[in-house]
Amino acid sequence: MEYFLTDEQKMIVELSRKITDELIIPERARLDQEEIFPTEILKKIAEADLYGLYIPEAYGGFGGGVMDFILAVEEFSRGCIGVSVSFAANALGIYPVLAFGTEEQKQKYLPAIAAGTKQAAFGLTEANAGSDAGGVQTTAELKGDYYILNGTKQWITNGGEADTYTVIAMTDKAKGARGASAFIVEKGTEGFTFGKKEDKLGIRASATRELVFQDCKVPKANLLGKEGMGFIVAMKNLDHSRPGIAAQGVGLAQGAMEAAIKYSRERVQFGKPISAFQANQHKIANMATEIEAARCLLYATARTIDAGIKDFSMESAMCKLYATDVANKVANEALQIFGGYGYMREYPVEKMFRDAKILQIYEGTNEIQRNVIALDAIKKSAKQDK
Ligand code: COS
Repeated sequence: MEYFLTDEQKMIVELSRKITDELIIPERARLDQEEIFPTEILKKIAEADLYGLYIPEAYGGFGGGVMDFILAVEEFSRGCIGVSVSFAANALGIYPVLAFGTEEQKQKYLPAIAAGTKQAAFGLTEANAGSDAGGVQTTAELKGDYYILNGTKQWITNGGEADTYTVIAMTDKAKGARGASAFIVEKGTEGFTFGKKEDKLGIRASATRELVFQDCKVPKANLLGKEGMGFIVAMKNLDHSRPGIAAQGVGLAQGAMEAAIKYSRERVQFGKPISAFQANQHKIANMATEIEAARCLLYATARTIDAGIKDFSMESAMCKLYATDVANKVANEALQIFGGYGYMREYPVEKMFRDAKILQIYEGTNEIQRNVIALDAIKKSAKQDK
């Protein structure tokens, strides 16, 4: 398929592909098995100037948009989504500053993320606030020049590894979702600690930890936007970042399919390579078609966002939903083509199969994506009737 990428975008793909082939693929099994955070690979990504793809030039970035960013994420994900999510979580962590920060906050926090010398993370989820993002219990009480944060955030990607956190906390519990506010919290702030690293089914190279706030003193100047805007900041952030999860899905699926096709050409049974059997050919046909459909939806969504269209919740949810369902289907079929070998750690599809599952869960379960899409469609229909 011709996607009419610009010369710069072709360069992003080429650079990211090189990093994936030379650094991520050779290391992915070790990072997964030993649960090693990919610090060295992230440094190389930073050296290749890929951290600031979506950050304006004025803050040391490349000045691109979602399209530029997802091209890199897709390529890294072909190798390992444990690595690509560690890279992509920076965008989730820092976008609230980019979209809602004051000039001073932008000057202070964006350049280090653009350079990749600091990492970012986003703290929304809690034990009792998962799909129900409005149910956040962490509180932020204004006392003099500081907000005092108390509460625990759960399953935070890049938790402990990141330096800059955007955190959603309640400044007025009585107001529900409208009583939430967003804050920038720096690692090392008094009263801010981390839980142990979670032991996960997949994406084991990535770091997932609790963020613990105990009378944590956050300067008043670190409030993002206004008090009461926290839920909107979180929703806008998720709308903006869900294409990144779709890109992880497309990349993972591409990697799984490529591995399965190669294996099917090499594996001989009944005197023929198994690629000669129609049962496997049909699997390959379905994989190739669905991956391309997911990629089309992803690129169209990214371009819609970059074109400045204001409301893209539905498009964003659609590409996240479709691409991550495809990733799970493709990882499953690819493993089936590998047969018994696919179930063994020796081959990469075993890890891809484990990794793929989280894509249907994080940044909003696929059930939540369906809710977002359906409600949008129903709202549009009601509007047409008026
Ligand atoms: N953009 C802007 N505003 C939004 C919005 C969006 N995408 N989604 C909701 N809002 C606004 C609504 O318009 C509403 O505003 P008003 O109070 O002015 O009417 C307000 O936010 C509350 O919206 P709603 O009633 O729809 O909120 P719900 O509590 O029903 O939650 C869902 C909506 C389920 C979509 C939300 O909680 C969600 O996305 N959950 C998943 C969270 C998630 O992805 N977690 C994973 C985090 S991993 S980092």
